[in-house]
Amino acid sequence: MNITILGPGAVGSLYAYKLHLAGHSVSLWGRTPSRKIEITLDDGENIAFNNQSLEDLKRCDLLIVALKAWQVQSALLPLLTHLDNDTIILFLHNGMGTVDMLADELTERPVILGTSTHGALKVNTNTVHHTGNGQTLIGAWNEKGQQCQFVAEVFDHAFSPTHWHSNIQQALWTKLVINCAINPLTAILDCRNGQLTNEEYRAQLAGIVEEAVCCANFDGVELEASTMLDTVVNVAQSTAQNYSSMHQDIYNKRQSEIDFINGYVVNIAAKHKIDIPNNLSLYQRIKQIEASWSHHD
Ligand code: KPL
Repeated sequence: MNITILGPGAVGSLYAYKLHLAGHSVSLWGRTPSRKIEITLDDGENIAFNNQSLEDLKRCDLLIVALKAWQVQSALLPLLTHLDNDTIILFLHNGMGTVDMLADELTERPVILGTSTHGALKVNTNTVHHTGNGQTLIGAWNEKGQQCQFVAEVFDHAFSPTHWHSNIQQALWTKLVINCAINPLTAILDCRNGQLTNEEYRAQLAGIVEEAVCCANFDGVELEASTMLDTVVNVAQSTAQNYSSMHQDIYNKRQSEIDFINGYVVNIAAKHKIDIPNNLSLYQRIKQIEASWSHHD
């Protein structure tokens, strides 16, 4: 396939490399204006990808959006005019809500959503490490997306395991609840994911998870709070040595994805008039930290 990856960060670079190795023609669309971006995965060979090639973009069969959630709208909108109407768009990022923001522009296109549990770390501009094996789940956002199940097979061949999920909203909400619990807490406490498995955080995690699950249920997605709490603790355990993506963002004073993680849940709660004090205070605390940079730096 002809594939363009918008956002060659850690996850985007990892998929670019794997898809290239599987024989696909992969092009990148990053912020840097250089015509080529070189990427090395772990100890593999260096691969030079085209960057910002309008020609590649126009003829791509699949556009993978692997940006930070808050970058999606402004980066994707100007590219849509160059994209063929049949190009499949796959959203692959943490958080929820970006596709809803662009719904009017996307309804007529084949759109699919994905979530991944792979660990990836960009150690410098050109080198990415695959830090933890995981899986990729892909599913349809709209009617035209339903015709794109073969993309899961293409991915599975390039980067196994990848599965097609008939209810991708459930998978996305599951990941969202995990991110609601782990990401802001690790950023605020300045700790690795593993620290949250300490008993002293159990009640707080349970509160966050219960509220987020309640919002998922209001959104028509069936999740169960005690199962989700177990899942959160398991993920914190299996990624114990990792710093969460929000920890990394806050630590490096980069804008976090809070609006699309706890902020998304806060919006759903407001719509249904439910109180979610745990998520609200995490949301406000991260926003406060972000606001403090512009005031003091
Ligand atoms: O997705 C993650 C993130 O850091 O954003 C988790 C699952 C919490 C792993 O670190």
